[in-house]
Amino acid sequence: MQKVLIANRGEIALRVIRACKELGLKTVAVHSTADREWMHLAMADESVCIGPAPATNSYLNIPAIISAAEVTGADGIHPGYGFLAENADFAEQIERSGFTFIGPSAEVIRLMGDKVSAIAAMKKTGVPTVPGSDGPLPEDEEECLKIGRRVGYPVIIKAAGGGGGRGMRVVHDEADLIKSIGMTRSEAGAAFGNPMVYLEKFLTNPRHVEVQVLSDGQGNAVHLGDRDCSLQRRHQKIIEEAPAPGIDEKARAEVQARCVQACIDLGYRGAGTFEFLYENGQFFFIEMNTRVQVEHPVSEMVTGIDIVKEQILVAAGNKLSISQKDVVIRGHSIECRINAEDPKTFMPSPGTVSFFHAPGGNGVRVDSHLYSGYKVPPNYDSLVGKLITHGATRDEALARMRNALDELVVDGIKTNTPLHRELVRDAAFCKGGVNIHYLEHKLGLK
Ligand code: MV4
Repeated sequence: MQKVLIANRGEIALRVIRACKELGLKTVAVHSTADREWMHLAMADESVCIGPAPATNSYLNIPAIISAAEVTGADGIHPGYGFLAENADFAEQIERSGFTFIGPSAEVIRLMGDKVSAIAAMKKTGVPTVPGSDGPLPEDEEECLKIGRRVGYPVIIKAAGGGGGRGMRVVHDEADLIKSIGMTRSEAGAAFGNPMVYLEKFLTNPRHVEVQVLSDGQGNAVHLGDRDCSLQRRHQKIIEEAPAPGIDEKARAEVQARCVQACIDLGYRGAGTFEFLYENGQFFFIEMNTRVQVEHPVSEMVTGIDIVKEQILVAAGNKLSISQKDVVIRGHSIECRINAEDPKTFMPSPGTVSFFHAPGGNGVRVDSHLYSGYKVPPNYDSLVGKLITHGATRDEALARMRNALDELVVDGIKTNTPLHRELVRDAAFCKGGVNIHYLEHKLGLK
């Protein structure tokens, strides 16, 4: 691989450009007309406009992206996260056109994209899953009622084509089961073109803990420990950290080993994340993400491993350069997602950043494409940067985050920085181990 096209925008495009440059690879940035003044286009060796502002016409436009790779002579394509990153057709068309998709095979993306087949694959390899229907719910109502009784209420109905919080419904009582299945089915058919649904025991107060893996598809895989992403609102993560605080060490070691084995069994190539619900000292698999994630830096900070560089190296056909004994978790890392939005109403706040000042100091990392004068377009998601701190202990990482948030200046637009300044001083969050409902409850009480 010699030249990488980055099929994304914003902070992750910059993150990938940096990794490519470290590896001595040439870079091609693609952009929509809304992103044409983006200063960071200058940081890539070349840039190509791929279409108008709406993402469907640009960052989701597969022929435009493949054409851009053709005209610039790029041989690798990095999808970042979001947009086409988990689109199996995109990966397939890239490979069919003779380019290298920096990610797993289209087959594995498709397997994990269907949550029913993903869960079946996990059960087969020994990754612990949530008790449930073990496959799609049948048409027969009596059979469904039987499954509900066996699993025990409350249960949750999820769409096979869903994920990330889309297409699911909690059922507290048998009387509501059949109606809820019907509603989830028809919504799923309309939203995902796939009416298949499955059922799981509904866990009432879990934490969201995920395991980061790297694998070369040649029989070598490692985990980079875990992250806690429980602090979220409407399925949007706000703060993430590594390692997840207060996890049972036996359960942790077991689940991490199972994830590594799963990568080997799947022939998984690239970076990946196994998402779990963690409750009462037990892990339950819910989904796998086949891309690099927004929160990958916290794992990089505690392991010293560059996940994006490794992703590129294994996509180029190299064997994994690290073995599990090289992975040592050192200290603690926290990430705050800085969004261009109102800190109270969460409404997007696009516009021109009149002044930007990035924090610094020991153990502080800023992943952002912001600069003074940057115009946040209204067309895309509101993430404008990530503040990441590292410390020898969780308390030190937190203290550094308090400083970093106090130093950060983003003038001209609203950001969620005031919310972060409050959260890093919140007693329960500072103690560690809050569950997935904590933030929504806290916001609701105010
Ligand atoms: C669940 C659950 C409770 N029990 N599954 C939401 C997003 C999708 N990844 C899965 N989700 C959930 N699945 C069972 N069996 C609760 C959630 C959930 C959640 C999970 C992770 C992070 C935030 C969440 C917020 C609400 C619900």
